[in-house]
Amino acid sequence: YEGITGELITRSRIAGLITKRKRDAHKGTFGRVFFLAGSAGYTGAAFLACQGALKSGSGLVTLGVPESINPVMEVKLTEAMTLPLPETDGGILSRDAVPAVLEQVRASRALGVGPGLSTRKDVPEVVKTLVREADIPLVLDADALNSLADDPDILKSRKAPAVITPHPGEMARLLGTTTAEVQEDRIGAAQEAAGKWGVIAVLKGANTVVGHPDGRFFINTTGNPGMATGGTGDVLTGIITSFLGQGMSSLDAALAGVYIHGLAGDRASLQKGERGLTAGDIVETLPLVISEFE
Ligand code: NPW
Ligand code: AMP
Ligand code: MG
Repeated sequence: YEGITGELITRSRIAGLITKRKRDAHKGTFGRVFFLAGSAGYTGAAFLACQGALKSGSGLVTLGVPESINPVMEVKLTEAMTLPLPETDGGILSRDAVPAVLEQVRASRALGVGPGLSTRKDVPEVVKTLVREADIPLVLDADALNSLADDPDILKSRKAPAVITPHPGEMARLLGTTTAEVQEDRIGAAQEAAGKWGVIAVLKGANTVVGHPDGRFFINTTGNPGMATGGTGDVLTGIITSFLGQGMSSLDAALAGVYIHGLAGDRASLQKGERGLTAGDIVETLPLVISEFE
C-alpha cells in the first residue's frame, strides 16, 4: 500500500479533538461565530446553520441576514443573535452590507457563509470580498461556492484557513465539470480542489471525502441515506464553523464535523427511521452525540 495517502475517519481519529469544558469556562471561551446565510424563501438554511453551531458548543452565534427577513429570523432563533443587513430586490444581500459584515468578522473567531444565501444580484461580489478580506477561519458552502464558480482561484489569495463543503453538484460547478464525473472519482475531485486552492475540501455525499492541500485524503465512516434530505448540509456548515470557532485547526474541524454530523444522523435514524429523518432531527441529536467524546 505504499504511496496511498488515505485514512478512514473513525471514532478513534476523532477522540481527543473534543475535550471537556473547563470548570471556569464562560461563553467567550468557546468562540463567537458569525454566519452570513439566508435569503427570502431560504430562512430555514440560515436557521439550521445557527442551530448546528449552538448545539455543537459555540458560546455566541450571530447571523447576518438581509433586513426584510430579520423579523422571521428573530422569531425562529432564540439563542442566536441577528444582524439585519442592507438588501436589494426583496431579501437579497446588497453590496452595501460589506462594511457591517467586515466589522462583525473582526469581532468573530470563525465565519460560515452560504446556506440559503442565493447567488442573485450583489451576492457573488460580497462573497468574493469576504474570501479576500475576512482574515479568520472560514467555511464556504452552498451559494457561497456557487458564487465563486466563475473564479474559484481567488481562494488562493486567502491568508486565513478555509474549508469548502460542496455536494457533488456544487463541486462540479467549481471544477467546471459534471456531477457524474465528480462521482466517478470522488477522491480525485477532493484532492484536486484542495491542492488547487489550498483549502480543506469536504466533498459530501455517501462516504464524504475530505481532501488536504498536501494530497492526503480522509473518508468518513458515519452517515446514512436518511440524510439525503433538505437542510442536512446546512447543519454541517454550522458544526464545522462551530469547531473552528472553538479553536480546532481547519483539518480537525472538518474531520470532526463530518464524523459527528454523520453519527448524529445515524443516532437520529434509530429513533425516527431513515425515511422520515429531517435536518432538525440531526440538530436535536448533536448534543448527546458530542458529549460522548468529552
Ligand atoms: P444532479 O441533479 O444529479 O445533476 P443545488 P441545493 C446534485 C439551500 N437550501 N450525489 C444533484 O445534481 C442551500 O443552502 C435551503 C449526487 C442535485 O440535483 C442552497 O443555498 C433549505 N448529486 C440552495 O438551497 C433546504 C448530488 O446537486 C443538485 C448530491 C440550493 O441548494 C434545502 C442540487 O444542488 C437547501 O439546503 C449527491 N449526494 N447532492 C431551506 N430550508 O432553507 C447534490 N447533488 O442545485 O445546488 O441545490 O443543494 O438544494
Ligand atoms: P446538502 O446536499 O448540502 O444538503 O448536504 C447533504 C448532507 O447529507 C451531506 O453532509 C451529505 O454527506 C449527507 N448525505 C447525503 N446523502 C447521503 C447518503 N446517501 N449517505 C450518507 N450521507 C449522505
Ligand atoms: Mg447544501
